[in-house]
Amino acid sequence: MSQPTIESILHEKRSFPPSPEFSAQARIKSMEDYQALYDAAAADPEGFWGDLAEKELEWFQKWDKVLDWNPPTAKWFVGGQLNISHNCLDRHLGTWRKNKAALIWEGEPGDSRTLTYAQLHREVCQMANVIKSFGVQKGDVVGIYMPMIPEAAIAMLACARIGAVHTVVFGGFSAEALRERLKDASAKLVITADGGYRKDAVVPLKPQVDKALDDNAIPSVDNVLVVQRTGDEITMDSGRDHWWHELQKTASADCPAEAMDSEDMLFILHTSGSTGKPKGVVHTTGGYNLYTHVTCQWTFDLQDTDVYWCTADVGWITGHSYIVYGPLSNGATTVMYEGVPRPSNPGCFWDVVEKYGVTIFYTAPTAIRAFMKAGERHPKSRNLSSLRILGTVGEPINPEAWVWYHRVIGGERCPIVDTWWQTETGGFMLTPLPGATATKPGSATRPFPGILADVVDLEGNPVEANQGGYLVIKHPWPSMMRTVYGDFDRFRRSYWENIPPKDGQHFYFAGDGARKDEDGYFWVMGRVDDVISVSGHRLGTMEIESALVSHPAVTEAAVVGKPDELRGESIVAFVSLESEHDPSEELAKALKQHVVEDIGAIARPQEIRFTDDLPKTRSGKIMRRLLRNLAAGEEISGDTSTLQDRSVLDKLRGGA
Ligand code: 6R9
Repeated sequence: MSQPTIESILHEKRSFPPSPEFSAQARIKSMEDYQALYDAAAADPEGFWGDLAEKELEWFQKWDKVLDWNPPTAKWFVGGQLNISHNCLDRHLGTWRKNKAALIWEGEPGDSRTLTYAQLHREVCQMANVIKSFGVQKGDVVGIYMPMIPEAAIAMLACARIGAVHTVVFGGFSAEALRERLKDASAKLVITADGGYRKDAVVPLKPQVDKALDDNAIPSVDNVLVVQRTGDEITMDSGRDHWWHELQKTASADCPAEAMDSEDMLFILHTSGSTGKPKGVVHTTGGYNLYTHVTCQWTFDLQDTDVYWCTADVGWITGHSYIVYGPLSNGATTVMYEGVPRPSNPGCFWDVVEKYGVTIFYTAPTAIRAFMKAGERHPKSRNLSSLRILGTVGEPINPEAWVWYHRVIGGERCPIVDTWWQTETGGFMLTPLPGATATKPGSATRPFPGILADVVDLEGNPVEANQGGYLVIKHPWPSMMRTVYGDFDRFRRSYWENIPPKDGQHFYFAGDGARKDEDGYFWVMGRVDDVISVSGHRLGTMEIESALVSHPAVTEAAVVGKPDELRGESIVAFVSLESEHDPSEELAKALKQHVVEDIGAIARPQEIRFTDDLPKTRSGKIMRRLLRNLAAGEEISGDTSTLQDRSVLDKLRGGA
């Protein structure tokens, strides 16, 4: 091996094939079906995507060429024209779906709303006209800073309808983080709400917008559109701020969808690098529409009777692709929930499943671990029999959490789709197809048809089975990011140059380590920035953490390397316990021993630190680089604006 790779030490052997009954009713029913699609796409990607684009979407004008690949610039459906809001709304109006529920919304305080396709279309058109009335034109950028209410999706679709580029900023971000993102995108208009509900409290939003725009900090913004949600008193600047409910009264519901070029920008979504300013990931119209549509349909085996619920926030790519665009483009019913599980009702998610008869439930490992900690009695006391598919995204899922999810939430009958993808990829890259793929706990299984994924060393050579390496994509796909907004060079450097092109082959690498097993299944091992180097062995975080989580006392674990003169690095594990266990010297010893027995002496943590909570991003990913600083006794460095709860760091600093 010419270049350092990553060692794999965990070997999960359990396998869960779909039941014959499930497969029989599924869109894609067997591995033979999958393989046929995969092979067809690999042999002729343009034919494959071109056929799907023709069959699955409506175009105002057909493309001249499916793909123009000038690495790292890909253009898809060149010369084609369409509008994603038309594909998500208008085209369903001429069918029976006109009066089907498009969006079912449940507010945290218990209020709710259902919008049919016709109703959603009407409100989107009205908001689009209001946005236009502020002078926003095709190509202008609109910032969206909203709670999880229907108007968040309405605002996105309204922008798309008139060709304005949306940039959604998660409603939990601070005024500074909001300012930085709006400024980077040169937003002209901001759409927000007075506030929203989260964890039994009102989260004020408009005051944050005021702060972000203070002292004319972003000269490009000249209007703010405010949705009334909480009714709390806020300051309205008469020259700049406008109430949506007032303007809606007189807004026309007639707003034709603008014909957009396939490659016209659809949105910018910022993703935080560990250092430097956030990257504005740019997605365009045609390829994104097609890819999110097809992945949503096949991976969730969408049927017209489904009630589909993705628990993400629209502020993340998961919310963009799989709450709004993917499901609506398919004419599905998508559920949107305003809140999060909270002390006053740890079972609130299961209430929503029961109330609406949710059939497909898609969430993140961090939430699953929190459900485990809260206890089985919450899901057990609700009727979850409507569920037929479960999904997970955001981090590698520890096998024990997977098995719990399968047993307790899925009643051992629901296939679990573990979807590996990124803001940058726009849609699923590695994922099971639920009627076809036998799943293995902790593996995102196989590439979606059309995705040429591989695990390679730093020179681009494929590594052997079960050897860890760098997860790459070797062929462009329709929803790949097109650039970092305003910084093409950063795009090229960040994703296309880590593994230099070889013999005309370009490698997209976005930072994850992985291994492929003897069945060709991919196991994502975590970010390569987090790899720990012990006595010359390079170890991924996921495997050691999964060994810890497989101990009955542990709910969640994060491991980091700490500089060590002898070994290069030693392993420090931050561990949170099930409620019935208390920290002790004996338990720390037992956990170290458990890791040694499970995966070997090389992974033995030198130090165990017990903690109630781990520092996470607001989308629930563990921020190991902060833990690395703590373990080394250093000051916290780098960007912390995406941190969910600052007090976690203070507690970790004070304790341990
Ligand atoms: C969709 C989303 C992307 C990073 C990605 C990887 C991690 C996401 C995962 C997963 C293992 C999965 N990740 N899904 N790791 N298994 N199923 O999360 O986008 O916020 O951009 O994060 O998340 O490390 O590189 P984003």
